[in-house]
Amino acid sequence: MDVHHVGIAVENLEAAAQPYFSLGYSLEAEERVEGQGVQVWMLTQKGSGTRIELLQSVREDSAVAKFIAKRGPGLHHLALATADIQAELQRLLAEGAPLIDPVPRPGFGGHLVAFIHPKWAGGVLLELVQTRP
Ligand code: CMX
Repeated sequence: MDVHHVGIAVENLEAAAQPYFSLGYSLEAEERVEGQGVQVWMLTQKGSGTRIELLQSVREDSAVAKFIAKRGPGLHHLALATADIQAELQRLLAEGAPLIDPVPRPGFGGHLVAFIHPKWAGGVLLELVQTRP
């Protein structure tokens, strides 16, 4: 699976984006993902498929707010692209993977997404992103 994006928990989108702007990234899209309680900036670099997703909490009880309260801002998750998220989740469920979202939910850009608990992948929160419509 290709890396779809890297998610970073931030306290302030504008301030957090500056180092990436300085390194050649620009703002591709902005969206409020209500179900996750976050405002998202997706940063990309011209000519490369690399995406960096900055996540600012807009709700006190959001996963990102809890993460920052406990660990401070920083790397939050690694997102991997799949063409068929349902099939992937069924396969992982059969393997006993600790799925946070056994049923995919809408994420940034209207993509279907599903998270897997960090205890499964050595402390890394994984997100599957379905890339086909
Ligand atoms: N990466 C790695 N570890 C993490 C983590 C993260 N992003 N978030 C929490 N943890 C750690 C906790 O610190 C805790 O560690 P310890 O056991 O050592 O204390 C451990 O995971 C287990 O935590 P938990 O008590 O099971 O659950 P939490 O209430 O801390 O929630 C998690 C953690 C991953 C289940 C929750 O954040 C979640 O459901 N995440 C999925 C949704 C999400 O992250 N949304 C934000 C992104 C939205 C987007 O990209 O659009």
